[in-house]
Amino acid sequence: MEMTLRWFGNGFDSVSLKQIKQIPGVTGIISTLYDTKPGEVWQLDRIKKLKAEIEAEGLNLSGIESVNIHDAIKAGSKERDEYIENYIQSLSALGEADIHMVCYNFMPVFDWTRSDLAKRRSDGSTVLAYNQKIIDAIDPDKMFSSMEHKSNGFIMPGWEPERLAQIKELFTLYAEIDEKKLFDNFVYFLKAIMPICEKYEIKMAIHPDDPAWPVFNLPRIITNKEQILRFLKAVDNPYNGLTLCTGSLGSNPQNDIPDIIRSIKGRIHFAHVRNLKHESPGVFEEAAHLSKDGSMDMYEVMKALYDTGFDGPIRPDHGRMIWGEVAMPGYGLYDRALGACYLNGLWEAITKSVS
Ligand code: CS2
Ligand code: MN
Repeated sequence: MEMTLRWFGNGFDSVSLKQIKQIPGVTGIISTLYDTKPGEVWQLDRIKKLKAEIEAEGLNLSGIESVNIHDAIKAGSKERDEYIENYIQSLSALGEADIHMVCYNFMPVFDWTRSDLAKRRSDGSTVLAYNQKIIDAIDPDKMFSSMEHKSNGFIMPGWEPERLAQIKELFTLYAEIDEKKLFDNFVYFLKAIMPICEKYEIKMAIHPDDPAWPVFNLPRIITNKEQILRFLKAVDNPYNGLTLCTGSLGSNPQNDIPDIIRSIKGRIHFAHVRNLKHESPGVFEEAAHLSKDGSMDMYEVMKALYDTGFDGPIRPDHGRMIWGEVAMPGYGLYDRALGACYLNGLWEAITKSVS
């Protein structure tokens, strides 16, 4: 595996490549063209510029997170083929730039959802948290104002004011879309992009839905082992794979993550490893990476990745906000650096105890 950190790019991220370079054991960067909108074609010169910037600091561009998918593709509306064609062009530009892993998601309207972006823990750190009751009380029409006071000035992806201005149309677009239709639209998309992925050897790694159940009555399809096996089988191509995100799948304590890892050997192309603390059904908060701090056994997760020969990029995903840092929720430097060191430590111990 290769330890990486997500970086949103110059001008968007409070963390610099120089800082990341100083985290022991982190050699890769997962990045994106942060200002491209879903549906827009990625330009080769911009990708090359991003890559050169990262390589100039002695780091690799190990993959892209995310190339976002336009709602027309997810909803299967009449312009979807046009947008799929744009997506194929973006993939081909990434292939030309020698990039071989792309993370994306297939969640309607929103990306990950939390009810609090800065919940204070007893140690004074703040974390992202979820409480189903609070989410249920949010009126989708008034989402922005209902989140504002909790977000520390930051907003969740998909919750940008310009997007929320169209929230009614977005919900209308999905009015007829149930889980089955969404799944069919997903398979349609996968089948269309596989030839370009084969041509450039690009591993597609879908990110699980977060949380792992429907929110705001919108369907969600990448939520558990059964659904994961189902989409891998529907398009049984090695380039069709998963981003194993422990924080997202782990939002449902029924998901046995080491078992999921062992069941889909060879189809995990990217890993996000972080811990959660469950309070009660539908109520959880993000924790430090350490097993003891949350509800998940990080050793078992890393061991399953090791045993199945995982060799893709891995990243600590979200961290807590600690030591007075001000950054995008989940994406500060300090706690993610601690997470990367911890995961590297587990990996070293596993490797040595096995050999
Ligand atoms: C990420 C997701 O910040 C996060 O929780 O894991 O936003 C992820 O980048 C997207 O869902 C992938 O498209
Ligand atoms: Mn994730």
